[in-house]
Amino acid sequence: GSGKFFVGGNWKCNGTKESISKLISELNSAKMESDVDVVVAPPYVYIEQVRNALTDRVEISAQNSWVGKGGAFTGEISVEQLKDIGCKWVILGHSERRHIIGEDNEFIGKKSAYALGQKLKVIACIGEKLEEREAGKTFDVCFQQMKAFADNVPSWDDVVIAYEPVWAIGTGKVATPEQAQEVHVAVRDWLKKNVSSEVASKTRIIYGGSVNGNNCAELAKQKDIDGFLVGGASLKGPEFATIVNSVT
Ligand code: G2H
Repeated sequence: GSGKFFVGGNWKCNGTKESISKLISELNSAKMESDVDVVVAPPYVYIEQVRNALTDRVEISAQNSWVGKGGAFTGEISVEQLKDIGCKWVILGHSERRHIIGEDNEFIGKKSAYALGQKLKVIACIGEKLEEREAGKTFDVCFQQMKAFADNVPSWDDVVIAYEPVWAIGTGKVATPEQAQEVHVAVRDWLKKNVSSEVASKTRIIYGGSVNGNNCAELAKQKDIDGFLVGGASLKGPEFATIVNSVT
């Protein structure tokens, strides 16, 4: 793999003060290998609770950010505000925002440019839908999504790419290690051809989509899988720690 193993927990729109307090205690007492970057992304309203109680060993990510400077944008949260409350990362281009909320490549690209310009690091998500995979368009879709990021990324130092096939998200249908590896290699090759060999070899490409404590070890063995973005299984502290510790 490339760089340090990276495991992110995407809590999505889940939790209460009480359940999150329990999850924080579980994470604080879990043993996590030191050579892994660990990040969790709570819902906005719980970020301060998490930052105040969670060990500094784990960095905080937001699940989204506004596309520019704050102001008269009802319901939005700015990059500056996220940094103000202790976020180091933001997840952009997650398939739920692409396909349920309707964000497109152009908007996601602009968000990435703004976040990175303000020194908020980006977990840049890509991935094809089932019908796209079945139509043989997996690489086309992923490369178009990659291009939208690449056109807007001033430096790749602050970017982690998350490959999350939409058909594997929250469905319990994990990609096989070979299916994931195949796309990770293609994305790395795309970076080599379209950005540089240096960026291709140092940028982490993590896998997301129904990763759990039972399937993480086989996936982690793949040469081009540099970590995971975990949804459902990140809501359980001990299982999330198992995934963190699947580093090889
Ligand atoms: C993919 C993943 C986390 P889950 O969305 O981003 O969620 O692990 O629940 O499939």
